[in-house]
Amino acid sequence: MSNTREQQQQQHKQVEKLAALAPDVEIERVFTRFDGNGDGRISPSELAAVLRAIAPPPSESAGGREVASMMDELDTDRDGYVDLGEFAAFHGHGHGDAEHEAELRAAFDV
Ligand SMILES: [Ca+2]
Ligand SMILES: [Ca+2]
Repeated sequence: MSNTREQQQQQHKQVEKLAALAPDVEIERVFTRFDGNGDGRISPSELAAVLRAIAPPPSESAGGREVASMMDELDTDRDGYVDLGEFAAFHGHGHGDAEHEAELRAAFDV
């Protein structure tokens, strides 16, 4: 098996491309922080716990509204939980409400 320099460069490019396209390890790492009980999906209460840790809401009801609005944005298939795919999609696109996005990004860097 000869592995020419060109082939090696090709492989390098592939790896670089994959890393750029799918920073999955990073997303999974962050996802795991949110997924407190490790069942592979983020429940509203897990999201609430993370939000409280980042920026304590001024009141219970304000916190509840915040969580509901973020769930609304993240839970695109409306099953009541945020799975890794939904989480990654949000992370990748960064659409919608800039304020929520900023908060999420802050959470990512915790
Ligand atoms: Ca969970
Ligand atoms: Ca969902």
